[in-house]
Amino acid sequence: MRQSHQLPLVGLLLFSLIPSQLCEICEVSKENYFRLQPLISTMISSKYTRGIQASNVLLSLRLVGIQKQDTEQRLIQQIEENVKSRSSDLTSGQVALIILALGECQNPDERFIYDNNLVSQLETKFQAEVENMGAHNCTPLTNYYQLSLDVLALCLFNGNYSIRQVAELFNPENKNYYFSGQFSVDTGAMAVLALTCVERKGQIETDGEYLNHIKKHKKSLVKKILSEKKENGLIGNKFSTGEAMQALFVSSEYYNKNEWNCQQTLDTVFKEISQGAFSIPIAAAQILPALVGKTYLDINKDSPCVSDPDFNSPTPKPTSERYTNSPSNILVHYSVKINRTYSTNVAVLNGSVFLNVMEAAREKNETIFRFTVEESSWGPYITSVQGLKANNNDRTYWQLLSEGKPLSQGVGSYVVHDGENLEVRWSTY
Ligand code: B12
Ligand SMILES: *[C@@H]1O[C@H](CO)[C@@H](O)[C@H](O)[C@H]1NC(C)=O
Ligand SMILES: *[C@@H]1O[C@H](CO)[C@@H](O)[C@H](O)[C@H]1NC(C)=O
Ligand SMILES: *[C@@H]1O[C@H](CO)[C@@H](O)[C@H](O)[C@H]1NC(C)=O
Ligand SMILES: *[C@@H]1O[C@H](CO)[C@@H](O)[C@H](O)[C@H]1NC(C)=O
Repeated sequence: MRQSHQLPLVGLLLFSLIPSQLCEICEVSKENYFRLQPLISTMISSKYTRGIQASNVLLSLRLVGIQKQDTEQRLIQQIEENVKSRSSDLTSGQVALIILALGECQNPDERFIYDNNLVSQLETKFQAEVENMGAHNCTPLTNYYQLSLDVLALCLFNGNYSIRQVAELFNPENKNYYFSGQFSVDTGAMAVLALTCVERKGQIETDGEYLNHIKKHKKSLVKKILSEKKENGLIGNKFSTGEAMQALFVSSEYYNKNEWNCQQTLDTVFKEISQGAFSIPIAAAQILPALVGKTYLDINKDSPCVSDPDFNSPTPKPTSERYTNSPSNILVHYSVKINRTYSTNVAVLNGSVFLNVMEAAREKNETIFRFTVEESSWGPYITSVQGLKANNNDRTYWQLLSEGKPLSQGVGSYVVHDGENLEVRWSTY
């Protein structure tokens, strides 16, 4: 059931015209490219100790046409080392991102994908996700954001998948689109991109029935995404907006012009950029493509890599540290909530992040406030507190809150304030 993608020439021509006709894209004008500079600086001046972060960044740079030899080489090296040292530990979505990043446009490193059989590894890992759903009450090994990345990469890189299975899995009512009852815009957006790829490659004669299901799913997902649009134009939150924009770009036939003011979204994102909102590389990498009108469906292994001269002129200045000299201490309240609540007050330096608070509390009482973290593409992720470990099959995790409200940043990024009430809560999603 390999997906055939040999359309006649005329079909190919039409195929390449359709997207540009249907898509309602409000990209930034060239004169305004300087407003993207903080994102680019963040992406190229970072150290990259983590392979997955590196694939996100490489993909984004290539997609928008930023060619920086030294940065690219560093990223590629990081990704390849990551594959070599822990290929069997990589999750399905991590493998998918690596394929997308190394395989975007014709470049010498795409060989690495084929030398290491990454596409067939991905097929296997994708099926393992689906098998886990069978065994654990419809919960995949990872999550639907990653299953969407998997389908997208398999679709773009001629991997094997079944349209019928995709049509079944990506039903919008599936619980995996939701975390604690809240629709995940990131997840829905990635699913729309994956479904669009599958839809464009499908053949009416053989897949007609499933293609209709997929269209319906897309329509409903687009509706859910739009219903998460905020007054200021952000969709979900600032970190999901870029991928939501991509999803809307490729599905303009599913909503009316008056349902989304793209320019307003763009303006709000620029404001956020100027306030330093996307200060970690992966956040910058995920927002950037949409701002220049690109989507992950523009990833094309067969077209030459391009360099956009408008991006590759000025040398970026290093990102300034915002909290360098803040010698004074601040006092915060910190609790761990499981079935009961364990609390303490700790003093930390002004400018500290959530993680510093947890460390200070642990100094006070190791038994109650001990915890473990794992490095991930978004920074340190809390995996256990008091020895109690988060578990994907049970959908449990350690939720971060301030004043009882969930935070939209992790412990490594969220800067705490004097007098604040912080909490880590044992939760299910
Ligand atoms: C799935 C998911 C989750 C799942 C993760 C478990 C699972 N079943 O996979 C759950 C629901 C538990 C979760 C929790 C949180 N998440 Co989350 N999550 C995602 C999502 C949708 C996909 C991640 C993914 O698989 N990426 C692809 C793979 C290939 O990359 P990866 O690095 O290997 O993925 C791992 C990490 O991303 C990690 N992870 C997931 N969320 C977060 C958040 C932070 C801060 C860190 C450090 C790691 C992390 O879990 C992934 C699977 O192991 C992203 C959306 C996005 N745009 O990335 C949001 C996202 C990364 N999460 C986010 C947030 C804020 C959180 C929480 C801090 C929310 C909270 N208030 O508690 C917590 C993490 C708390 C902690 N313990 O440290 C934000 C991060 C924004 C930022 N600037 O830091 C994102 C971007 C969503 C958003 N738009 O706001 N998340
Ligand atoms: C492709 O996948 C389908 C269903 O997922 C499976 O039945 C088929 O055997 C696979 N073919 C190959 C060549 O792997
Ligand atoms: C919390 O309390 C409930 C009911 O008493 C119990 O079943 C559960 O195991 C407890 N959870 C934890 C993590 O201690
Ligand atoms: C902490 O630092 C910020 C800016 O660096 C400053 O505005 C604030 O007043 C400081 N707070 C305390 C309690 O020192
Ligand atoms: C830590 O807290 C536990 C439970 O409240 C207590 O029994 C223990 O003595 C405390 N340890 C320290 C070092 O304070």
